[in-house]
Amino acid sequence: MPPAPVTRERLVEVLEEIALLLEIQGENPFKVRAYRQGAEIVAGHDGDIVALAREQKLDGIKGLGEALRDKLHELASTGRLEFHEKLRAGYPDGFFDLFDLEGLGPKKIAALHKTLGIGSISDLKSACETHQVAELPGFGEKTQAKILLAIARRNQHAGEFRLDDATIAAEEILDFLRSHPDALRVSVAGSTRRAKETVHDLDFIVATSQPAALTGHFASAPFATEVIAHGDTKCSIRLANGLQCDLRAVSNDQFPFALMYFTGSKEHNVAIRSRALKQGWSLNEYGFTGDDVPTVRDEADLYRALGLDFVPPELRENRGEIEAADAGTLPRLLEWENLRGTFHNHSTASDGKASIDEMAEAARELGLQYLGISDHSKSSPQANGLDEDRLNAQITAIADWNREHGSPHFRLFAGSEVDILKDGSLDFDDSLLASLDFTVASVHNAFTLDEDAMTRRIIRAMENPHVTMLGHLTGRLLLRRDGYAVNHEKIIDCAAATRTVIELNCNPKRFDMDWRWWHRARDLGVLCSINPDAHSTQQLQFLKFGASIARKGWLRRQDVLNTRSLPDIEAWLRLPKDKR
Ligand code: DGT
Ligand code: CA
Ligand code: CA
Ligand code: ZN
Repeated sequence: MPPAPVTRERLVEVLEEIALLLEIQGENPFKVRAYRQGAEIVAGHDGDIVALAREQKLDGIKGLGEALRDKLHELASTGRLEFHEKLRAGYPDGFFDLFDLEGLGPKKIAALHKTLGIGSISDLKSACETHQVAELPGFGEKTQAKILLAIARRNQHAGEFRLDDATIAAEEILDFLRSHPDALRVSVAGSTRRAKETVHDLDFIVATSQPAALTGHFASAPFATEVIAHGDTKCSIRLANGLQCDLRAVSNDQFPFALMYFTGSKEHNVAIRSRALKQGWSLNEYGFTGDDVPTVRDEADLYRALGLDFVPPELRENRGEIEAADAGTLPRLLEWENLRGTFHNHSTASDGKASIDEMAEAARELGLQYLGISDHSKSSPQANGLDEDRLNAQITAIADWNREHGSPHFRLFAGSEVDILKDGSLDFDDSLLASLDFTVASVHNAFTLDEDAMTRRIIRAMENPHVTMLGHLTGRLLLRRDGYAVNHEKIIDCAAATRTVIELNCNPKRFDMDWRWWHRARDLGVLCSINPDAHSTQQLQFLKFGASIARKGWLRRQDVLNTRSLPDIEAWLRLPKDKR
C-alpha cells in the first residue's frame, strides 16, 4: 500500500509525538523544545509547508534547524520518518491518548509504561482499579483517584471536539468541496456554524445538480480515513482525529431550507416549524409545502417569509432570538473586524513563547492598535510568575519599547495577570498595581473552595480599584476540567457595581466566561474584553473565535471594550474605575 499523502497535520503530529517520546525518555529539554517549537512553526506557516518540505526548501524558515528540516523532508517526500518509527517502536497506538489525561505528565507516563507496561488508557484504568498504580513510588492513593477521575471525564466527553479543531477541519473540507466543478453553493452547518464551544460532528450542505458526483467526491477525499455511509445524496466520513463529517447534497432550490434545517439548533428548528404551521405551511429540510408558498433563494428569504429578520447562526438556540427577530429587536452583533486591540497576553517573561517585541510585531501585523502584556505573578511559580522587581523591570521595558517603536497607531500596555489569592487579596500591593496600565485578576490555585467562598474571594478582588478586569471566570478547560464552583449572578452584579470588566477568554480551551451569561452581563452594563490569553504570536488569532463566541452571547460592538480605538482606550484607562 502506498503511504497516505502527507498533510500539514501529519507533519505536526509526528513532530509532537517525537517531542513527547524524547521527553518520556528523559532526553535533553532543549532537544524536546526544538521539536515542539518545530511543530508550532509548521502548524502556523503561511505557505505550502508540505511542498516546501518535500522539495527541501525549508531553509529560510526561522526556528527550524537543520536536523528538523531534514526530518521534515524525509517525512514529506517518503511518507515515513525512520527516526520517528524507531522511537515509536514498542509503544502501541493508544499510547499517545495518555497525554490527553488532565494531570498526567511525561514523567508519570514514562514510569507507568516502564513499571507496569501501560500502553493505553484502558490499561491504565485496569491498573488503577486493581490498585497497582497507588503502590508505585511517587504515585499513591490520591494520584490514583485523580487519574481515575481524569479517565472518567475523558470518557464522558468521548466524541466531542473543540470549536477550533472543528473550524480548522471545516475550512479545509469547504475548500475541497468548492473545488468540485458541480458545486454551486457550499456551507458548513450544524453546531460549528452556530459557534458552539464543542461539537460532536461536522455537517456540510452542498447545492448541486449532480448530487452523486459530490458524494463520490467527498467519499474519496484525501482526508477521509473511513467512509461510514455513502449514498447518492448523503455521505458520512471520518477524519484521522475521529471527527465524523456528514455531507448532504441538495438542489439549488432546496439549499436554503437544508442549510437552515441542518444548522439547527433542533430547538430553533422546532420553533420555526411551528411558526410556519401557523402561516399554513409545513416546513422541512427541502422546502415549504402548502398554498401560495413564497419563493426562497437564501436563508434571509426564508426568515422573511415567516415575518422574521434574519437570525445570525450563532443566535439560533431558541433563547429569545425568534421573539427578537419577530419584534425587529435583534442586536447588531459584533464583527471580528471591530476589534482594535487586546489585553491579557503573555511573553517569555512568564510562560509565553514569544518576546514582547515579537508579540507586538504580530499584533501590529494583525492590524491591532494596542496590545496588553500581562504576565503571571509570583504566586504562579509553575508559570514563572514575575515578582515585584521583575514586573517593575518589565514596566520600564514596555515604556522603552513604546518610546522607541510606539506611534499614534500602535502601543503596548503594561499589565499583569495578577493571582487572586485564596482570601481574595492580590499578589501585588496597590501601589505597584497603580503603576500598571491595566490589571487582569485571575484564580490559579485553591480551586476546591466551596461556591460561597470562591464567589467572595473573586468579589473581593473585583472590589480593588486597580483591578481592570476579571480573567477566565471559572477556570474551566473544555473537555478536560470543569470550572470551579462560582456564582455567576453575583459576580456579574459585582462587575456592574464595581465597573470591573469581565474577560471573554477566547483561548478555545476556555471560552470563559461562558456565552450563556453574556446577555445578562450586557444588560447590566458590564463591559466584555475579548482576550486571547496568547502564549505565542499565533495565539493572537484566537481573537476570531472570541468574536464568534461574543456574537453567540448577543454582544454588540459597544459591549466590548477592545473595539475602542487607541485614543479612546487611553482615555478610558486614565479614568478612575468608578467613573468608567
Ligand atoms: P452536534 O451534536 O455538535 O453535532 O450538534 P448539531 O446541532 O450539529 O447536531 P446534529 O449534527 O445532530 O444535527 C444537525 C442539525 O440538524 C441540528 O442542529 C438540527 C437538525 N436536526 C437534527 N436532528 C433533528 C431533529 O430530530 N429534529 C429537528 N427539528 N432538527 C434536527
Ligand atoms: Ca453536527
Ligand atoms: Ca450531523
Ligand atoms: Zn490565567
